[in-house]
Amino acid sequence: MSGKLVVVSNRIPTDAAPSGGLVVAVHDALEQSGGLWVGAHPERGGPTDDGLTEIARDSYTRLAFHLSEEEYDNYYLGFSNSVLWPICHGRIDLVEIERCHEATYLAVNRRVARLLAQHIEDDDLVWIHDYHFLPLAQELRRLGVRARIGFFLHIPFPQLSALSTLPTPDDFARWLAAFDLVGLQTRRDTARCLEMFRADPRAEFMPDGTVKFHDRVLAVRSFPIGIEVDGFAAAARAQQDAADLGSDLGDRLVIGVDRLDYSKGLPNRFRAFGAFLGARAPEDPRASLLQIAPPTRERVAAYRAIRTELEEIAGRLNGEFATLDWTPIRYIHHAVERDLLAGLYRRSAACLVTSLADGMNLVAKEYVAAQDPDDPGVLILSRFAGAAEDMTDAILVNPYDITEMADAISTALAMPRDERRARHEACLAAVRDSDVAVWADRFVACLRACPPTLMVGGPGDRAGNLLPYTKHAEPEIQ
Ligand code: GDG
Repeated sequence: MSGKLVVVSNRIPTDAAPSGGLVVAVHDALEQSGGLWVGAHPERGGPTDDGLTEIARDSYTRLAFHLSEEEYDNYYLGFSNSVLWPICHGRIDLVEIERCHEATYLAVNRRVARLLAQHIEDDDLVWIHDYHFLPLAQELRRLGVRARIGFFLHIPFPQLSALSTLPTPDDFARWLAAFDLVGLQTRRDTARCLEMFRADPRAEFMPDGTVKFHDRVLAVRSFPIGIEVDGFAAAARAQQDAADLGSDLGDRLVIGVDRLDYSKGLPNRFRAFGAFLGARAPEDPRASLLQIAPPTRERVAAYRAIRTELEEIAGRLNGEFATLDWTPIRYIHHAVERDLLAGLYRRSAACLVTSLADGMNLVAKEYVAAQDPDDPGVLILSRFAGAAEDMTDAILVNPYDITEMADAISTALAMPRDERRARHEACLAAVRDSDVAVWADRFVACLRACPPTLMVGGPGDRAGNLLPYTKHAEPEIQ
């Protein structure tokens, strides 16, 4: 099949009806257009070089590559999540540089390119997701792939100074330049990416705003990701009607939902809730914080450290403020089912999103979509989350300022209904503008509009030989 959409992401759903924002969007886009979805097999240790394994076929096909245990450690936990993730989230103090991690990262990308190239026709659209695959387009070009290739970075674009922490800092711009379209979450990320190219003597800006890098031209644009708004709102309504969400949660429930990641600002959030509790008069109604924080990447030291820190703070605050019939902080260190989560959002008077750095933050959007528009709760949102760029009617906070966050909790819980409704209406409009289907359509349309890559040096050699490539900003050849 030619002219199809080919999506590559680290995770790939294995069930017939996938759930979760990105997964639903990609699934819907592929159902419309047909095509392929390629990702890492959920089980490690299968054959790594035998081609891609088909894991589902319906209106489109899902194919998986296997990672060995060593590749998972070095490529996924190592270079992806102990170098690229901290660099992009401004935590260069947590970067762990190991030569073998970088080598495996490059080798996995080379192998995925080789497996993928056999499935790509010239008029396909290839959409690659996230920091696990930064060098993938470069490897595909080396194999002679001429299709349009787009990249979407789900996490913040790194600050220029943080890029110097990479073992080979010059690679980053070169990797990106092999794509035709680089999509980022926010205008701030786009500005950072363009700043990187401006500082690079290999790059030149074209009159139409595209970037010429050596002999390639690429476009850089923001595509704020969203959620499936109507589906999420319906799930929240259904939970409110049907389920017993625990009457002892109290009326003044404040919710937080995050993978247990150091970028989410959880210790400061707990400290702010502690400051709020400390400032509370004895006659004030009680409020509780419900924090759902499923574990993630637990074999990386920084993730084990954040868990220990958080348990210590939660234990101390509960020891200080709890009474026989009230536990101020409920901390759940495992995932809860998605529909229940939607109902808990709707039940909560406020939601705390306190990221120190965050590409977008879908929890902020889910919370707003889940509210009863007639009597909505209040979103308290870090200025450092991408979501804050458009959700300006949330209570925006500096997650480094404990007092400001404690005050924001008081303000949210005391906010008059009219103000809550007005803020919610404005936030919901912003959430609807970035509905995940709109996001996917915009990206694919923009990628389709990119001029095609023209090869010099004859047709591509799919066996892995290096070919020179060039791209001219010329009108599309029909
Ligand atoms: C990356 C970027 C960007 C969490 N706990 C449970 C649960 N979740 C779900 C939430 C939400 C998702 O996980 C988390 O999404 P976020 O956007 O908040 O954060 P990351 O995982 O870091 O995602 C981020 C995103 O990619 C998309 O581009 O926004 O900036 O870092 O959907 O609901 N879901 C269930 N149970 C849980 O316990 N069912």
